[in-house]
Amino acid sequence: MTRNIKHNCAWILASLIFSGLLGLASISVLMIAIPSTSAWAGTLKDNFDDGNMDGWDLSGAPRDTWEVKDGELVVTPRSWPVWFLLGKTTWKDYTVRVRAKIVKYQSTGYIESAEILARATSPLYWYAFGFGSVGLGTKDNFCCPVQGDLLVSVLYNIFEWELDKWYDLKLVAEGDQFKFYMNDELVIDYTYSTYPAGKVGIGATFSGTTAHFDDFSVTGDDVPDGFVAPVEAKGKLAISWGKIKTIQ
Ligand SMILES: [Ca+2]
Ligand SMILES: [Ca+2]
Repeated sequence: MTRNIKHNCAWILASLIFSGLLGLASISVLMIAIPSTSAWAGTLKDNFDDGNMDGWDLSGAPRDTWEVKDGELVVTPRSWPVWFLLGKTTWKDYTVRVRAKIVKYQSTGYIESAEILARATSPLYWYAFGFGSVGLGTKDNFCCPVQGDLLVSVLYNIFEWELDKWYDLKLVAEGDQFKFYMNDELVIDYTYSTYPAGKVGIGATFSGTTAHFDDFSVTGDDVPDGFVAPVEAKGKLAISWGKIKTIQ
């Protein structure tokens, strides 16, 4: 009898501990799950003040075409587009901001530009929104879906931008709708469905341009909050955070 009671007590105690652990476990799981599955918007930023481009996809940026100087990204393409990508190919709707100025410009017959890139799936498959020239001898702002070597449906406005002057570029991508702003003025309203999702980025073209960029940010669902940093460092941070929560 005594033995049974002891057993029962032990079982009850074990049940309590077990259910308690379950409770803790579910709380832990909940605490971990909320940030990773949430749909609320985060903002990822880079002000280039740390002097490097760690964390960016630099596969389209040959080392002799760019430098980070005085807290700005300086890009001088050499007869080919230069691009810097960020994020995931699954990202859909977001707002991308960057300040840009062109400090050297020569009309070449090609698109000469400083650009925001959006919905990038693979190299040179994305939308470009920028200013400079579309290659017709005028100064313009423009957008175009880039399909490899092919630029289709280029939409542009003649725009007398000034050398050495900063412009606030902003792109709002929502479904097939794209709104491109310069200094908070809507300059291009575009509907296109070629690329439904993709990474974001900064680009410059082609051979007669030097462009500066600063204060990049992307805000959107699934975008993490924070500053652009090496992928490895972010991974370590996430693991140690997970361990701390599990132990508690
Ligand atoms: Ca950096
Ligand atoms: Ca800066």
